[in-house]
Amino acid sequence: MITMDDIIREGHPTLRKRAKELTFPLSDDDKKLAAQLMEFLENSQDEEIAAKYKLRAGVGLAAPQVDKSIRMTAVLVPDSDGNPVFKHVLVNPKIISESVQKAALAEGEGCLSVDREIPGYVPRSNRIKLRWFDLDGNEHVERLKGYTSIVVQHEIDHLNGILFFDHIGDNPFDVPEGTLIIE
Ligand code: K2U
Ligand code: NI
Repeated sequence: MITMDDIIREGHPTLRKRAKELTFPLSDDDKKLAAQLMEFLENSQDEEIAAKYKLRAGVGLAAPQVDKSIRMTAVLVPDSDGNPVFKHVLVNPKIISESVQKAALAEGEGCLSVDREIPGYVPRSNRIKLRWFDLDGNEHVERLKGYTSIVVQHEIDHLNGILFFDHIGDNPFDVPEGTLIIE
């Protein structure tokens, strides 16, 4: 199972690389990694398991964060009852359109690969149209908005060597006009 020891941290060069596209059929190793990424998110959102293995809670984990520079990320966004709102391993994800309107989390963002608090709003597109492939190579297209859209954009950033604080301006709480602040 993936633990925090497997997650590389800020300063590791892999976090700043553009990850490579995957080709289908996926290798057994790629499929195993996909399962492990999602297993980490499930474990990290389970209070007992997270405490036992000292896991930081996560709603997304991208392959580059475990030093695999490939375009694959797991996303597990739960609702307030803990039921999955968006649960997918995204292969070769691509934002095919996005709203002009921005959104940012009121509490800012964190990152499993960044061991420090960096205050500030991270302006992202409030709505995106996302295309991705599942592990069998089937294409999916979905429109996402709000929190789920932000999580997916945070993860796709990891595939492009971008970290959340790259989006925080000189005035950390300045955002473009009309930005939706999500509590
Ligand atoms: O990619 C990662 O490091 C996982 C991040 C994803 C993320 C952080 C902030 C905003 C959007 C996505 C972790 O999930 S950070 C910890 C966390 C856990 C639950 C809810 C929000 C943030
Ligand atoms: Ni992150």
